Amino acid sequence: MTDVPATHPRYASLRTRDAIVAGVEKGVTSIHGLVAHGRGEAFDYLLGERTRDFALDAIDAAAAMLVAAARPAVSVNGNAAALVPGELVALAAAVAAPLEVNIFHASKERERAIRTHMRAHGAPDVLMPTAHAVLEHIDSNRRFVNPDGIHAADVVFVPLEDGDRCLALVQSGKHVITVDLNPMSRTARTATVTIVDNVTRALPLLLERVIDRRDDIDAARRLLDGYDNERVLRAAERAVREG
Ligand code: PTJ
Repeated sequence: MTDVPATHPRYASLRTRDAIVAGVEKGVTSIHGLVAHGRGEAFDYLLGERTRDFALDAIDAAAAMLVAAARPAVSVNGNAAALVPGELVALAAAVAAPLEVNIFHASKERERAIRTHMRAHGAPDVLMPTAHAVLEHIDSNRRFVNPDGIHAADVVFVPLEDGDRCLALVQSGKHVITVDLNPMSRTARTATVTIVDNVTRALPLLLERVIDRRDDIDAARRLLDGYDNERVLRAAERAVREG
């Protein structure tokens, strides 16, 4: 781990880099995950590396959607597992959702490493992809899902990925919540709720909102009726372009 003094102006960003590098070293994160992370960093830089109002609106809608869901599921890939493992475990527990490993860059070994890593962060159970349940409308490795998790879910939380599965999930009639620093990505544009923020900042806030909202499902449904993801994306894109 890099010896970064806490006073360094880029402290948070450098520690997050360390977490991704550690993920690669542990066999949890794909080497491609480093490239994806760099792209995220560039967008985060333009957004001022802080959670903006449009992200807070989306976080609130995501919390409402998760608490109002009949069968939510939380998908975990190599980058999310490296950056926010404990937060994903806590979120899944807060909404009684299964955690399911689902990765793009196919590797049985890495799937197992992610499961071990999530267990080490407190996950009681982690679902794995199977050949018995396959998503339609998609050809990549992400089509292999678990019959008790993503396959059966009405709402799927898919932080940080590229767009092929997000579209397939939406085409399968599911609601998708994503976290993506790029408001112009296919995932951002296709998801039902798009949180344009760093997953490291968004997850703790999302967990707080879920805990606040979970006792009032009617209020959560009312909020969702008025939620406009297009407006959130427009505001996020404006913020990126204005730098
Ligand atoms: O573990 P795997 O095999 O499933 O692979 C995971 C990655 C992320 C490598 C894979 O899904 C991929 O290649 O994704 P993309 O197409 O690079 O898209 C990743 C998106 O996440 C980009 O739009 C980035 O801007 C965004 N992103 C990167 N880091 C963060 C982020 N969004 C939020 N928080 C971040 N820390």
